[in-house]
Amino acid sequence: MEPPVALITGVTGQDGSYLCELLLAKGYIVHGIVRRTSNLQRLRLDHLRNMPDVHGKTFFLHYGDLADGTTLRRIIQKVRPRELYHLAGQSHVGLSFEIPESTCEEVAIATLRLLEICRDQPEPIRFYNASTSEIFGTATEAPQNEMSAFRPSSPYGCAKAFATDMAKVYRAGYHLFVCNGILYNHESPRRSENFVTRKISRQVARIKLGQSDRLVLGNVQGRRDWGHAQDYVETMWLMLQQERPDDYVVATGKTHSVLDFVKAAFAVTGMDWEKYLEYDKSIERPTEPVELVGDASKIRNLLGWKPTRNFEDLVREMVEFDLKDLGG
Ligand code: GDR
Repeated sequence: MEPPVALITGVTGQDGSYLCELLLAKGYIVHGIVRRTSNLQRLRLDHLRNMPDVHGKTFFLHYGDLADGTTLRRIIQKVRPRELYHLAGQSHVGLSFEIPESTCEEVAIATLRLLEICRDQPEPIRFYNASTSEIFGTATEAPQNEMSAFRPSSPYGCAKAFATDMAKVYRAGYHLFVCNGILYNHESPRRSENFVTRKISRQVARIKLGQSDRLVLGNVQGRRDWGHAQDYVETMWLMLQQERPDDYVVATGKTHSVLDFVKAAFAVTGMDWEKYLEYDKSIERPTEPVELVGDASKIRNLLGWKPTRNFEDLVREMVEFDLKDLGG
């Protein structure tokens, strides 16, 4: 039997790299789309690119851009994926207030572009759309589930709400196999420092190693439902293996504040957080969700998924990784 073929947009990111490993371990041929940049670093994929029996054998990279429909179409026609995991796009909520138009182009319109290309393919493609808890924004109910109203509170959230709705329209209207994974925050040592958890773990490690003496953050009262990215990418695959396409909330159901994360990270190193934490108003966002917490009963009950790591495990793993990484 031919191995299944998957195509991943956003393959160089945290989720893309974990998903790539998962699919390769399951025997897939994996193709990834990468943007051409002057910087050729693909740190999260280097280990795979350095494996001669993997790179160019079961794992391939293609240059493409979400704005370039002709190239996307050509790659999809050439690769003929059974499964397409659409993970790419500007994913920083705070930054989306600075660059709203390009965020909407990349997040909303590019998803529509891919759905249109898939609609034209002779063989059906199973499509995973990376949705997010940010579509619930200023939710009036907690926890949120698949039926909760969309109330986005950022340009990023608005663009994701559009993409999520569009995915539903293509599923209902054209019978495309499209799933929205409504994922809450998910972190790991592969997270970039633009996001608060990695900024904290890395800075705490620097302070411990004597390379810095403060941690400067914006609002630390916001609460998030934080899980581990490696647990979450498994749900992407699971959703596409079902008989029927559907939408699923993926969350732990527990929230912690940014300050809780700070305290837990300093605790790993035995340092007193109060000596180092500083506030910078300029990091605050114009508006933001106060508390987002997900009810993942559907995916737990129907697909049998559950997270394997808790908040404390996650914080410890990230800080210990950064201590090792920065300490040489
Ligand atoms: P979020 O993640 O916006 O929830 O989106 P992020 O880690 O950026 O922010 C979490 C909370 O921390 C506060 N905060 C700071 N955030 C950053 N990045 N940097 C800081 O210095 C800082 N100080 C305080 C924020 O205001 C916020 O309250 C993430 C992304 O991965 C999205 O792409 C994804 O869709 C959602 O999670 C689910």
